Amino acid sequence: ATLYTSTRTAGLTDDLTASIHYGEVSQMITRFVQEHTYKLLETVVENLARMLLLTLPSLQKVTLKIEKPWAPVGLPLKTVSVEITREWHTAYIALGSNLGDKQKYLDDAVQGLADTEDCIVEQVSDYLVTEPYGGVEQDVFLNGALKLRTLLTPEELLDRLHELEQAAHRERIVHWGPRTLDLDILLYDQMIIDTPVLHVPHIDMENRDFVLIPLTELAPYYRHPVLNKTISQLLKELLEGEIGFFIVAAGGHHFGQRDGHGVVCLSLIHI
Ligand code: PH2
Ligand code: MG
Ligand code: MG
Repeated sequence: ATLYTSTRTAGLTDDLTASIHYGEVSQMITRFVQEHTYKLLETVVENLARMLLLTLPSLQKVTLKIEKPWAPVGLPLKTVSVEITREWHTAYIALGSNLGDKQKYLDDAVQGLADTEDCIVEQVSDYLVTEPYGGVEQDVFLNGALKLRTLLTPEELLDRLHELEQAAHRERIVHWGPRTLDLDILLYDQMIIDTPVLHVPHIDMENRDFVLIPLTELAPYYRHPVLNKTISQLLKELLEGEIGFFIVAAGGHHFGQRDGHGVVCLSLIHI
């Protein structure tokens, strides 16, 4: 096992509690393999990595290698082995609702992610009421964003978000139409993903104030890996382009105004 954690504090203070006790980890690994039975080496290391990452809060990443001294391959062989690396990822999720009890749908989604074993909700933005974007005549939205620490892959996270949308009785009738709950992956580490079912960073996020305003609250200096600009830069450029002006009040309060319809957003953000 190779454990990745910051040893700096322990290194400066000589205090073991600031690091990870490798004696305890050895005991945890031994107990785990004694108490579990799997057919595959893959399953042993997958579950072991997960247990270690969930149990040791300061463990960011782990590499595990399991070696078997014999395998029935019918050829001369010293060992077979499986080696994996698993780690915590940071994802930012957009929340949206414009049907029914919007606030409850967003709150339930946050709780649903908090109750997901391989996810830790680290921060939730303020919710804001926004005008519908994209040309479909519909009710105003309640939008927000959250920061997630997760062991799930982007595809697994997307599946989980779809489950939560289903639990909110989301119906896909009109494209971009009214929805009880919409959960989108905005960012996943610095990863760029383009498959038929998943685009990360989220397509068109740079043009959506209802995404950039809550995201600026959580991650103003996070750099968009394709556009190579920070979130607060993107928001600043969007507000300048869209309304021709923006007001910066004392203490980082910003008022965004769109289409002369009055103030649609008010948030504590730093740009
Ligand atoms: N989501 C859309 C389309 N338009 N407009 C607002 N204000 N908020 C949204 O979350 C939103 C939208 C497609 O997902
Ligand atoms: Mg969506
Ligand atoms: Mg969406």
